[in-house]
Amino acid sequence: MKALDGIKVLDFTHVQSGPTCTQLLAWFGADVLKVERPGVGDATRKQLVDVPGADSLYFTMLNHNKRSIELNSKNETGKAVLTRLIEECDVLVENFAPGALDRMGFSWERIQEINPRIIMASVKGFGPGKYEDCKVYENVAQCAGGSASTTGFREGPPLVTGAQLGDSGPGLHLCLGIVTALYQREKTGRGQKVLAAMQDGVLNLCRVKLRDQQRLKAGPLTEYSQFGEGEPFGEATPRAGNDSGGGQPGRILKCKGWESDPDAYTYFITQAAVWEQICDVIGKPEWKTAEGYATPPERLDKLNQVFEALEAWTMTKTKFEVMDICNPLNIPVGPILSTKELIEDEGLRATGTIVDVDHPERGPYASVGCPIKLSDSPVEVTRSPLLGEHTIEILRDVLGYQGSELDEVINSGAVGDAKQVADTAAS
Ligand code: CAO
Repeated sequence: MKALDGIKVLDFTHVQSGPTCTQLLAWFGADVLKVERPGVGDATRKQLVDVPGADSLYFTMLNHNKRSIELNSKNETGKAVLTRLIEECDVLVENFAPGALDRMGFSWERIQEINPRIIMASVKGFGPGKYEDCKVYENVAQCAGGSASTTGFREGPPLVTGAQLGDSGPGLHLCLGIVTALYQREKTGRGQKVLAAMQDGVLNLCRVKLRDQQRLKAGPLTEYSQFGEGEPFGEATPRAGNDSGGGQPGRILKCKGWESDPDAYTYFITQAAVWEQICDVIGKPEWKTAEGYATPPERLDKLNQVFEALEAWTMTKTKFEVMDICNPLNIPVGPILSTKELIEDEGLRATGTIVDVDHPERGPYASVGCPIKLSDSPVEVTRSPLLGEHTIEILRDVLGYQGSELDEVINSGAVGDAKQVADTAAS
């Protein structure tokens, strides 16, 4: 048994933000029915293609454990099938451009009329207000949500991050909203509308930067390197390079091999509680008691000097040696791991965080498995569906179409090319 067994999800999502959410629901056991435009499907199927003719990794890595039905939701038969899907499903998830569902004739009011128990969950770029009609992609959200203005170095331009805070971030927020709404429905019997705006999701993840914005009123942010460098603070939270975001100063430091390996670095946190161990490790025992070094507040204006001394030591070790030496001493450090190192990590494979998946068109590939582990609801990652692979199965087994009624839908063109639908079902 899985946690969300029995929950049916009408998955009207595409690209990244919505699919990350419905993939999690599928991993938790929901039956996720991905509705795709006939002959086209989710645009990512054919974006960044690495194996000609096969679905891209962009698509396969975001759509595991789902079933696919082709459906033109803009013609009459298609609308009738969509209405049946809304009747049958517990959750509808969508991340179309603002207004697209209304233009199809499926406003929230209409959806509630069809099924008052349904939860309708949406990702949009912005919440209600002056930007609510905008189309938005990942990096725009990172910029509009406070991530870009606080990422990078003071002297450089704002930076976007590799972590997909703008898409996968809101996907996670939406997933939490959906399961919370399902829980509330247990008591009220009613569905509700769930919105995760991308700007809001990024801002939630940038909460500590808004903390610092307000702390500026009380004076300079003493834990930022900028303070020790004597650089005045402006009106907004500045970019802080690799400074730790919390009260324990930390930075990225070079390790042995940095000249040729772009990832030969470690993150090193000078946690106050282990200052004495740090001083011993780097050969500066005198800093344990020296005036100006012994306590955290005294050291704040000398962070550059402290980290230079630390780096002189880390440069004599590999990033893994730094970890091996510091871990037993409770000094918090972490190697900068490359994507190559991560994808080859046996430990991550053992826990199912990295998984190998086979695919009929592209063969085996590695993917990121479910990052949330439930002891009573294990996850088995299965491959993403081919376009329309389950069209007939869903029409027949989920929606109850049979005989001439089923033939009528297939021959109407609403679920794609009739011959192809039959061939796919046969294979
Ligand atoms: N049958 C018929 N029509 C369909 C359909 C189907 N099965 N599925 C989609 N369509 C139609 C939509 O109804 C829409 O038609 P209208 O413009 O006539 O209303 C059209 O396809 C295009 O949908 P879209 O506007 O959502 O897609 P887009 O490629 O132009 O924009 C995106 C993509 C992501 C910018 C936009 O969907 C968006 O802003 N979404 C919300 C924010 C979001 O999730 N962004 C993150 C994306 S991940 O990086």
